[in-house]
Amino acid sequence: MKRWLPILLGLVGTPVIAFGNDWGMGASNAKIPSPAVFSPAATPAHEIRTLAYFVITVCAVIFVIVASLIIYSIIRFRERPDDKGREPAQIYGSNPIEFAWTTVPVLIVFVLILTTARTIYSVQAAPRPPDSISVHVIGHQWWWEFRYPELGVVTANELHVPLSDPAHPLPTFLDLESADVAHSFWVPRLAGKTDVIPNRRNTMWIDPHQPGTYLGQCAEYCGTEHALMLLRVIVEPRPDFDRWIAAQKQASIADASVDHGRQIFETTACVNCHVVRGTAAEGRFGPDLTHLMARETIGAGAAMNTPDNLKVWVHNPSTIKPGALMPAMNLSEKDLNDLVAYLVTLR
Ligand code: HEC
Ligand SMILES: [Cu+2]
Repeated sequence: MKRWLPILLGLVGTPVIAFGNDWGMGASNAKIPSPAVFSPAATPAHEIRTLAYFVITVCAVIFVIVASLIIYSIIRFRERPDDKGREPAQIYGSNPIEFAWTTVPVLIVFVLILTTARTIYSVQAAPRPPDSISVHVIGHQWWWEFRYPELGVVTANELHVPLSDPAHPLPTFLDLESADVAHSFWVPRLAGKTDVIPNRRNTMWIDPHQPGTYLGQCAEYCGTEHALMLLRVIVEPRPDFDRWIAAQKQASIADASVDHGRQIFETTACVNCHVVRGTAAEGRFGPDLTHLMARETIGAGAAMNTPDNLKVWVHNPSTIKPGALMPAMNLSEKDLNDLVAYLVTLR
């Protein structure tokens, strides 16, 4: 499907996903299938598509009937030269007609309510198998934090989950909470939207049937950078997922050649907002940077994760993401280069 088509249909409204930006997102996103609700890749999204087709069919039939009747009436009962001043016959209080156009719509609406309720129930009531992966999703202005409580991993913006074989389902259950305002977690090809609300824990699950990368975004207006609160779900076969987990569990490795950069990192405010496990950086306000380079993007899908973009970002995040809640750090050119050289070792 052409990438702009979903935008026109209002299915995914983020221009950066469709058209890219100056920070390399266009080429990367173009390789990923369009995040359209009509190409589901997990059970909840399948159920939603089935329901959507049913509702669209019912509405289309109603539309065709009503539109044909209107067109027929316009032609059949149009004003003719010989009926000047004459009104058509007026019919009042026909019980059968009144009865028909009350009950039929009520019945149609009732059928739509029941099928919708059935779909919602069958998705929400799905049991949580004991071996399912569980991820704690925390919405922040304007990025996503992903914690795997049972696996001891914390990452941001790019959620890794194992492939689920329909014969042996391995779903991932997400518990969603917000650190600030209301957000909404939406990966159209995997599941419906789930609101992410402060002081409330919502739950959803996904069981992706195809490996690959899935684009998603925050779907509840949450402030200046709402449109750049994107996310990716990376679905990989279990062995690859396990390898990713094992790598993420490691603390950062101290690389002596970038000592100066590490010192700058550890002695500036970075440590108040970021975690790099294995160092003194224990801030929780921003994304965990322990394995920064394992991510393809920075700034929640705002820029590709390249050394050049990292430099622009650390120099002044607002160049890439105006209003981002990370201050410009005003480092000298040399310090900035050394710091980025250090960041690039966080694999
Ligand atoms: C006041 C808190 C704060 C300080 C200080 C801070 N950051 Fe950040 N940082 C953030 C926030 C918040 C984000 C997420 C911004 C977004 O995506 O909207 C972020 C994002 C980043 C990212 C992108 C991470 C990703 O995966 O998207 C990098 C890299 C980064 N910061 C490095 C640094 C470095 C290096 C320093 C010190 C020179 C620093 N930060 C100082 C809050 C801070
Ligand atoms: Cu949001």
